[in-house]
Formats: sequence, structure tokens, C-alpha cells
Amino acid sequence: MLGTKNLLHKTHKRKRKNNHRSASKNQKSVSKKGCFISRKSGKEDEDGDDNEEGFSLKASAPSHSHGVQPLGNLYLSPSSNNSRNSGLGNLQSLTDELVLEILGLLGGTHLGVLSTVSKSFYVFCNHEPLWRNLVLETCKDGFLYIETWKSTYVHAIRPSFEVSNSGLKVRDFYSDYLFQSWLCANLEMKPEWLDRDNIIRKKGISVEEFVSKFEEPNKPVLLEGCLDTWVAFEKWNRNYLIELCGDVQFSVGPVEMKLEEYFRYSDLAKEERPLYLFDPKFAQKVLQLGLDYEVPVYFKEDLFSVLGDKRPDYRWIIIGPAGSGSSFHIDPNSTSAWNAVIKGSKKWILFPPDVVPPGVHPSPDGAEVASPVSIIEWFMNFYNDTKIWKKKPVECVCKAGEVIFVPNGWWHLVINLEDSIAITQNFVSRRNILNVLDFLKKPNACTVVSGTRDRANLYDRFKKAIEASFPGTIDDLVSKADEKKVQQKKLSFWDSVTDSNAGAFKFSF
Ligand SMILES: O=C(O)CCC(=O)C(=O)O
Repeated sequence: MLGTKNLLHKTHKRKRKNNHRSASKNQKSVSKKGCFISRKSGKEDEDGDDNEEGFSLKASAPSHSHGVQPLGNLYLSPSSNNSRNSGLGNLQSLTDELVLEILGLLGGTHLGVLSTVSKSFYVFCNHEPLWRNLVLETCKDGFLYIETWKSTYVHAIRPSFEVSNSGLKVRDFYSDYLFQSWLCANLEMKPEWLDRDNIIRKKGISVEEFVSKFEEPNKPVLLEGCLDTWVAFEKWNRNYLIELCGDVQFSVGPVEMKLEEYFRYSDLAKEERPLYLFDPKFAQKVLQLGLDYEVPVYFKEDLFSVLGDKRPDYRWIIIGPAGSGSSFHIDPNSTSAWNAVIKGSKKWILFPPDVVPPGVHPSPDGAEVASPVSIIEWFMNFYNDTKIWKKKPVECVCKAGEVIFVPNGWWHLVINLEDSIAITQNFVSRRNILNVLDFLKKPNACTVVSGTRDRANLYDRFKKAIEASFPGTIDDLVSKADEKKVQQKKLSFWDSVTDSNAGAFKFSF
């Protein structure tokens, strides 16, 4: 949903660009051109050609996913038999997505039984995201992750039941959909996806400079040195957090998990969209977490605080392994945000409000966003498009100790490059309160406003509370904004009749 912090984006059906014309028999790895690359180094094997476009697999990647190969390999196969089809019987005419959608309607027992019907059903029924969904639907209060989602599910339902994870390898099974799912789960970020770093960085600037150069013009900036005095920056790491609150449950996507169990999951899971710990109530759950950090001086004005404990969600602790992150979205309720990296590092891509990122399709009322299945898939299929765009995104890697300012309305995508811990807060200051009020007043407020149960009335409650605490402020800001608009109109008229460089009038016939 546009503007929710919790990553509930609609996803496109995986629309695979056929990036993998061929792969080696053991599917060691493939390049975009269809030639081979090696694990980790990204270097070409002897049988490939020059390959600056190659992909590397993570060192931890399993050597195959049940032997699934990209469809292009079928054309190199002497038998031209695709066991995907023969084993599906009458269902073979359905797309892979549809087969998986149907299988997604089944419970674990039926999936298990169906997996014994044919090699093809074995591969489909062992597709890990099916078992992940079953776990997330069934184990709302957490789960103990055991090597794969399938064994996690079986363990949760029947702890005494042993599941073997050895995994059959099926010959001659070709599917772009299933292959790319495996590929995306095991790809390293390519160095060229990380190279561009064009954000403005500042250290030790005054609040006035921050407001006039960044907040007022609504431009991102990366601020260095803001966390130097934070206890969190000095102390927070896995051991500290486990000791402090390892048995406390935090929000992880649709479930609640004990922190210690989440860390166990994040160490073991190798998947395309790792679950992300993203909890807005962390400071109520563990008071010390809230005391271990301080809002940086630039973001002290926090007008939603007039609503006391009736304010919408505004701060989150964020924990995730490499590869986890947030796909493209705009922050809730037209607020601005800051995001402080305490451990690890994050790659950011930001587009201004008037530029919808490639591959992203917001619904006309702004209530939903359809975007690629995963962040890594966005990089594979869309990142290159931005190179030829006139309006380039702002990009950076934000490292531990750094804070990024995300101005209101900006689209952003974030991927963790290492295991990361961060704090983010959304805020309303005098610079963006009019945008926020406009947003809360929208006719579809009850679907687009977020972070509170009382969506439709947030506008009235907030406006009244501001008027009570800061009488006259809204009227003042409205008249200043009107004056500014008149000034800008005058300026643009003057620009249109003068040669602004030479200070002379322009004539046209
Ligand atoms: O994953 C992250 O750290 C970024 C979170 C984010 O985009 C947000 O809080 O709006």
C-alpha cells in the first residue's frame, strides 16, 4: 500500500525477462548473456565470453534447486523433453504462476501427498514460498526456522515428524519462473548496482542550513556524525539485543517473533525476500531501546506529538539480513523521515515525487502500488533503465553511523548489503505540515491514511490539536505558502518575457 511502512506492496506476477538463455548442467550460475560465471568472483568460466554483465551467486548458494533449468536450455537439450509438462498431465497448459497459485490453496498434508505424484509435482510442491506462506498463515506467534520452510512447517505442526531435506534433483525440468526464483534468492548484488553515489553528504551543518538547503526544498541529504553520542551506536549488536530482549516478540511481516528466533531465521534463510523485522512498538515493548538513541537535532520538531499516544505510528526498529529491505514506496501520510544505520549498510535509491520509478505502478487513487516481486528482481530488470533517464535517481550506500533524510513524497527502495540494524522515524514539521493536512483530508483518507485505526478522523483531530497547541500557526503557514505561489508566478512570467541570463527582453514572432 502506498505510504505504509510495512511493505505490503502488491507485486507483479513475476514477469521474467528471459535473462538466462542457457545454464551449465549443474546450474552453477548464469550470466545475462547466457554464459557462465563463477560463484562469488563473478569471473567468467573458460567457456564463456567477455562478461561485464555477469551475475555472481552467493558463496552460500545451494548448487541447484531440484535441478530446475531456465527454459532456454531446453533448446540445447538433445531430448527436447520437458519433464515439467509430462509430469503435470492436463495441467501442463497452465503457466507456472497459475500452477503455484492453485497449489497455494492446498494445506501442507495435501501438498506433501501431491509431491509424490510425479517429478514435476515434486518440484512444484516443494517450491519454498508455498511452505513459507503456510508457516506465516499458521504460526502467527512465531516459529523455529529449521533449514527450509517445508521442514519449519512440518516441525511446527508435528514436532516429532522427521523431514529429509536432501532434495531430489529432477532431470530435464525447464521453467523460467522457478529458475529465476532460485536465482534471485542466491544472487550477489552486482558491484555496478552499488557504484553510483550522488547524494549530497554533510557533516556538522547547522539546523538552519539543513532547513534552508534540504528540508525546505524537499531534497534528500546524507548526514554524517549524528550518532556519535548514541548508546545504541556504541552498544547495539546481536549479543546486546539478545541479552536485553531476546525473548520479546517483535513484528516480522505478518507474524510476531521472539528476537532470538528471528536472528536464528535470518542466519539460516536464503530467500528472495527475507522476512524483515519492522516494529513500531519497540520502545513500548522494551523501554531501554527507546532510551538508547536520541532524535538528531535536525528532526526535533515533531508536530504529531500534539496527539500524544493517539498519534499514528512514527518510529520503527528495523533488523534484517543482507538482501532484506523495502521495495519502492512513499512514506505514510506525506510525512518526511530519517533513517539511521546503527549496524551494517544499506543501498538507497530515491526518486522525486514527480518521477514514478521504472517497474512501479501506483493505482490512480494512490492506495496500492504494484512493483516487481523482489528488490533483487528490480535491480536485474529495471536498474539499467534509470541510466538513460533524464531525471536520475538519488543513490547512496548509507553506512553505520550515517543518517539519511527522506523528504516527503519521495519514492525510495532500500536493500541491506549486510546484516543491518536501524532506527527510522517519520515526522511532521512546519515545513511539511500543510502537505500532511492535505493528505489527511483526501476523500479516500480511510484507505490511504495509515498508522492509526481512526484513519478518517485523523485530519480533524490533528488540525484541532495543532490549533490548540500552536494557535494561528496553520493560518500563518497557509498565507506564507500563498505569497510564495504568487512570487513564483511572477518570477515565471518574468522568465518567460526576459532572457534571464542577459537580463534583456525576449521577442518572438
Ligand atoms: O529498510 C529500510 O531501512 C528503509 C525503511 C523505509 O524505507 C522506511 O522506513 O520508509
